Amino acid sequence: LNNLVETRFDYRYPDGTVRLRNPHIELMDQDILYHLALGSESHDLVEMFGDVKFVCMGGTPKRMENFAHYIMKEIGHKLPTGTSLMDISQYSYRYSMYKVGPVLSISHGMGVPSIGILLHEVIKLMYHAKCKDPIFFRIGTCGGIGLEGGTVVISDDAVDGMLNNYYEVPMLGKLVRRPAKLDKRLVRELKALSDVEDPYDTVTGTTMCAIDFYEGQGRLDGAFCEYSETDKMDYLENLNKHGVKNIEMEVIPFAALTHHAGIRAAVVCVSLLDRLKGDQVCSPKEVMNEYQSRPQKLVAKYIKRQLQMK
Ligand code: R2B
Ligand code: URA
Repeated sequence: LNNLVETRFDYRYPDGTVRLRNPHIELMDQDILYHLALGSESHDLVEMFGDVKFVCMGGTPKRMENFAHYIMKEIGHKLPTGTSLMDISQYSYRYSMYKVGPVLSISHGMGVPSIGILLHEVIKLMYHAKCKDPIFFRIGTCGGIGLEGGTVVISDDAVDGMLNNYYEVPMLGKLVRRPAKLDKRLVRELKALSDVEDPYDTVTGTTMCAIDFYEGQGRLDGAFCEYSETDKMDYLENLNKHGVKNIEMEVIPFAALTHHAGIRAAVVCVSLLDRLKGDQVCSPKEVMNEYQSRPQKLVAKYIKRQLQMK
């Protein structure tokens, strides 16, 4: 049986390029990455994206535009004179994508289906563009469990609302499960880059992926709520007991699909509030913006180090 257990690296070619676990794609005349407004025939994807090493995703278009500007400054990337940063996927009206040298900065929207669709297309983009050993990051927000607002959480495991650690998708009337695994080495490398001088903590732990912001996260402030505050606290305490440090809405497909593709990936989120203390997100905008820069700083530091090592 052991022979059947393939490691993630089996799914990449020896030169590090991404191999697709889909025999149909190479038989197609062209592959349209519909939600990115790109195509394998309409665009020279190798020319446009062949040098990509880091794919950073986060929920909102604005945050990812900001990240693109920030990473440009951090890695000292210069755009060709007379050009400015453009949203490559603007005409999809779905996701936004910016390219800064070896870094892609892409918005993924909210929740499992949204990031799932994007991952299919970005993984295919890596394949068409022949990108070598790309690393994927999700830089996001979350609710912390017993963690002060502003705490940064690097996910080392992913579970769903039932504490299952797999991504389950109905396919052709059957439920298919894929393990939601994150790269432990990448977790350690990121943790090691966190600064003890930072006025906030950076921790590692299990991240729960909810399919809803309100009832799916045990909130009492949705349009509906048919459980008590005690029920909510029991649930959150139980999550805490199982090592769950934070709750967000994308980690399961992110971990499962990158793992399935043999792509190293990490999730770094900032907690907007401590869910043991409340449900409403009520920090002022400036505080929230500063919080959201924290995962970006850590990932930028990682990228910078990697580029300097070459
Ligand atoms: C964190 O924040 C969003 C919900 O407000 C969701 O995309 C997530 O994972
Ligand atoms: N995102 C979530 O999914 N939950 C929170 O509590 C905060 C941000």
